[in-house]
Amino acid sequence: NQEEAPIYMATVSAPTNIACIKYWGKADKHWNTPTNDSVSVTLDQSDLRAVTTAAASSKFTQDRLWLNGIEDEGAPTNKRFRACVDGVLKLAKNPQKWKGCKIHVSSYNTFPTAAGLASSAAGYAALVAAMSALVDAQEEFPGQLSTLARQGSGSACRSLYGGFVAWRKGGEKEDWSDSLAQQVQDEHHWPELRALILVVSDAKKDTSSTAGMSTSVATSTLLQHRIDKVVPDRMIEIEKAFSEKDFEAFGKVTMRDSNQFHAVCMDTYPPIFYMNDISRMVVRIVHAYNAWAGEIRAAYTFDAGPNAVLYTLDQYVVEVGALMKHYFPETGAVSDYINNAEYIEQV
Ligand code: 2P0
Repeated sequence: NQEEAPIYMATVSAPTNIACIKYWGKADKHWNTPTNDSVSVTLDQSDLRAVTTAAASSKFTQDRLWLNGIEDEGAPTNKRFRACVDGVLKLAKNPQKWKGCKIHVSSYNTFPTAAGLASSAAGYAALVAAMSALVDAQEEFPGQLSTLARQGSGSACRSLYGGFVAWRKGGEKEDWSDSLAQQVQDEHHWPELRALILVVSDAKKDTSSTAGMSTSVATSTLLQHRIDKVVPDRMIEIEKAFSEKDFEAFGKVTMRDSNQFHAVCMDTYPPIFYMNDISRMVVRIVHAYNAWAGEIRAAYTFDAGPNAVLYTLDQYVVEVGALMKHYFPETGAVSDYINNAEYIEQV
């Protein structure tokens, strides 16, 4: 009796992550794999999260998705959604149990979508994690779930782990199963590290990451130089800095990589502008502040939007927050996030 068929459900939340070495450029569009390694801090304790419920039942007649309460009719046939949902179903502990079931997913973002605060990262990580919790997925190798999240959105693969997380670009295996996330240090390693988010604008960005990357790969000569000559050394340097809790080295590489990513955007033809006048003021203030301090106490980084993320240490978080409030009293909230909590918590 279909009326009495059970509905199975799981709810998880996943945090966003902010890259220190940026992912920009796809090597394989079908598998959604990158032209270079990247590494990010997962904002485990922040409320920049996606909260997602996945439900399965044989009484559902079709797969459905709701985003912030509004149904996305195209989702069931969307390649990204399918890769995550079908990919996790294949790893179910008891595949028989889900035969004949349809999937309903409801996801809420706790922050502005598409404003360059990595909403797709949290969203697809939460989708994979919710599906995984629902069907008790069993990885065949470490990081396999991250290869599914990666097919949802590249940066999402890094949100499946806490702490400092690298995305190894892979490419040795034909099916790109080696393009996956790897935890470099866990969320307990550097509790003094803090992230401040300066919301410059919550408007939707005008060039999507996918479209922007494609144009950059096709036109930017700086991007190829970055892939070949810059990122490999920076990955080694920043993983060492993070592991040794060397904020000076960590901050410097982070700022330089953000600057190079935006230089690649400028080198793209036609050029892409994600930073705005306020973003550039933040850069100048941070450099002036560090020069005054005689050391690097704050490091900025900008993704595909004008919002600033400032990394700093516990002992300077009040100072840095006050500095930003002083210069930008009208500009959104300066929110402070600690990143030393658990990875993907069940709610
Ligand atoms: C990153 N960004 O490493 C970089 C820095 C933006 C700038 O990952 O096409 O939304 O879904 O794989 O992951 C944004 O790209 O792109 C991004 P898709 P995604 O965080």
